[in-house]
Amino acid sequence: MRWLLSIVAAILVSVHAQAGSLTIRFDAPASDWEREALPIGNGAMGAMIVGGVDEDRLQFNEKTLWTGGPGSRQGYDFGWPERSIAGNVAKVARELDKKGSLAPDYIASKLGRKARGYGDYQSFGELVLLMNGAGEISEYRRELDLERGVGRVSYVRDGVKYTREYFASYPDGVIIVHLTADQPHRINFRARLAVPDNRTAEYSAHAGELSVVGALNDNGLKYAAAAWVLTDGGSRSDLNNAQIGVVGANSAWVVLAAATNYRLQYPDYRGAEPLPAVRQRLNRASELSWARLSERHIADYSQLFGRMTLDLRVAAVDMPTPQLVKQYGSGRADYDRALESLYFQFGRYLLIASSRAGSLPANLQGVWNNFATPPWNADYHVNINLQMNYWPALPTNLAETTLPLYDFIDSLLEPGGQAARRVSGAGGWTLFLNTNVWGYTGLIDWPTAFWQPEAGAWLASEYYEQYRYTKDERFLRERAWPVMKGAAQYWLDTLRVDPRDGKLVVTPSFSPEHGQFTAGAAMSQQIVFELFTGVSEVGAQLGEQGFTAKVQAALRQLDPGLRVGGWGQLQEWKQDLDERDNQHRHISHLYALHPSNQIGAFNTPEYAAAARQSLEARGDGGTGWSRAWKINQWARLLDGDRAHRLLGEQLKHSTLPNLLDTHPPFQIDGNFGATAGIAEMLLQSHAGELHVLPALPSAWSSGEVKGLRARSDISVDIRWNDGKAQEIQLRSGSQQTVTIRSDIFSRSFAITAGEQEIQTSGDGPVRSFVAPAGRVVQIIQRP
Ligand code: FUC
Repeated sequence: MRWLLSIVAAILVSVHAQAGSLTIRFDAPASDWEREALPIGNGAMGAMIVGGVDEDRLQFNEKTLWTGGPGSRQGYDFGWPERSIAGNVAKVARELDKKGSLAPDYIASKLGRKARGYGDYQSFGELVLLMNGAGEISEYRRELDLERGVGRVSYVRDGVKYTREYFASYPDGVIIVHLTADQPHRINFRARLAVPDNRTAEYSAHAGELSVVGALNDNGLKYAAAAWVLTDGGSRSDLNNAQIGVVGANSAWVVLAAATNYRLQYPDYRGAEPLPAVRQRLNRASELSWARLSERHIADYSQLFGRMTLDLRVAAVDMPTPQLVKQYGSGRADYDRALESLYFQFGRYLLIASSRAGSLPANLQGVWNNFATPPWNADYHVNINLQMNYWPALPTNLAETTLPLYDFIDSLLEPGGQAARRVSGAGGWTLFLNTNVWGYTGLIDWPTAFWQPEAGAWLASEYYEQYRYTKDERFLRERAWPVMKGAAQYWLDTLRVDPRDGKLVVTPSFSPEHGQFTAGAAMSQQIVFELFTGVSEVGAQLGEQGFTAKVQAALRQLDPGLRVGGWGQLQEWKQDLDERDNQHRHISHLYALHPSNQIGAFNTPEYAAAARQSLEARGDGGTGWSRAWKINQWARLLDGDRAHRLLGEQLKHSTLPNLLDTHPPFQIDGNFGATAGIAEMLLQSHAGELHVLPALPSAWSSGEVKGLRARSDISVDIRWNDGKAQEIQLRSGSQQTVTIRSDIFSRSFAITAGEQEIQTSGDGPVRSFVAPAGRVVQIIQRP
């Protein structure tokens, strides 16, 4: 009986696996790291599966391995001027008062600085597996199973089916490759580690352990990686040239760990020796069987990933992913829906894989990087990119993945305080365009990007957004308030009165990353408005009267950065300077529409119309993240078909065969932004009500989504047919009044919690009711 059950279970599992709707699949090893390799990660570490047959090179990363920073050969000064340049900043502001606008080159010559020792995120190395085998290969398959967080390579050679599974375990802090064959004694390989040559490296192979230790040439940062080779049957031996050989095993697994002596702590950013920590992890992991390690990983991973499903009512498609991407939009609606739902879940997968508590946040490439000098240093750009990385976290039910972001921002307060003082002569904290793992909070010299002091305010506002979703009071008091207060202090000290109208403005101010410097660009004003509004609400809630009153007074005098210009557009600058044919990728002045809620289709229809006009003019092009942002913005304008069109543009023009976003080149923000955009099409909660299916495209006529999250600690499931909601289920964490906007209320409906009927108030599509704590409220359309 037991064996019968397990056969049935095995069949079920294999049917499920065959369905493979949430699997990215290739029929060949990756020949191009960026376009074809498959990413796995546990937040701190990442690896790219290439899946070679004779030689498999698992390229891996660990987030803290960076050149630059304290100890860099180039020198390092956090980007801060030696002496305060507050006088120069004020002078530029006075010049702007007189002239209205100034060229970026001119401002950069006055305020910019050449970065020194900024550093780059590094590839850690490769785990190289050299297979002994000969003969033709057939049935090759390389895939990434998003439901279990496991990569797999399989093929048949010489009558034997070989399978390799790869995963990155968060609970055990290691990356694992498991090698099996469908016949005994067929696992034969040699393993070694390899690291790039910009560091010292001491390799060894001893008692089944491969290790490499050394330090980066540039900054002396110490690193260690080790891999333990474990076998079932056969023999294992340490070989020359720091290799380990396995002969005739039934199966084998290699457990890899890596670390540096980096610590997220200003000013020196150095901590403990890495090798002992690496060995400790390997030691613990090796006490567990392969099966146990895999179980622990899958349980941990799927507990997060499995919280949400999106079903666009398509049968599973059995097609290699590159083909699925290529055919997109060529007429097969079922294939297109399959790709869209896969792409949505891939964004969630990537976030779990690149952002877990205890490490750094996801950078421009998440955690995956194969270059010594990656594009934009694979750093943290904060004029859109880092923020976008975290857009899907809250709505798609992955709130825990934001913890590294907040630890990281917290660590910027001290260096950011120096930046505030030395650049602007202000209190509080800020930073500018970009930051690294070394507290870089100062300036660079790139004229069209270097000046973005609003970045601090934007990041601080994210804390409040986290609270809005989770209602975690302790987080609000202990984490959000100090950061928001410090960011607000900076702006209290630096806003200036605009002689044109007596309003408080940011000056000099620059709308990313084009145009002239002016006073009071729309985005600058909107971001400060967002922060001050947040501080005013949070301060009142926490009883912080004194500071709150100051911020409220400034808020009353603040230019809100919302203006409708000559051609009906939302103005990007305080003066009406917008050119209709400007299709620049940044759409910063629509910050008020998304991610903020200062503009809303119902609350401010005139600004919403202006935002639409601006979006129309900007067009559907742009880099990966730019298209992704536009999906969100069109969704906020409640235009589902247009949002969907942008999603299509993203898939056609900004998506690589392995589904990674391409700026170009590979840059992960577009994946995250698009996933958030899809959530935004299905549910919105920024305007004090839950708007169900606010921007449902006609292409998604039927479907079901489960596990979306709304602000105020509410989970939502929606089932729809013919473009109309049939059933809404929600669960609120606390008893509270909930307002829902849905067409379901325009038809005959029933609303219950268990047996109990719930009273609603309101009429038409908007109804309010008291949701009980922790119980499912069901709204169904009556037949
Ligand atoms: C911003 C963008 C660029 C790029 C870079 C990493 O500066 O304007 O397009 O995404 O970040």
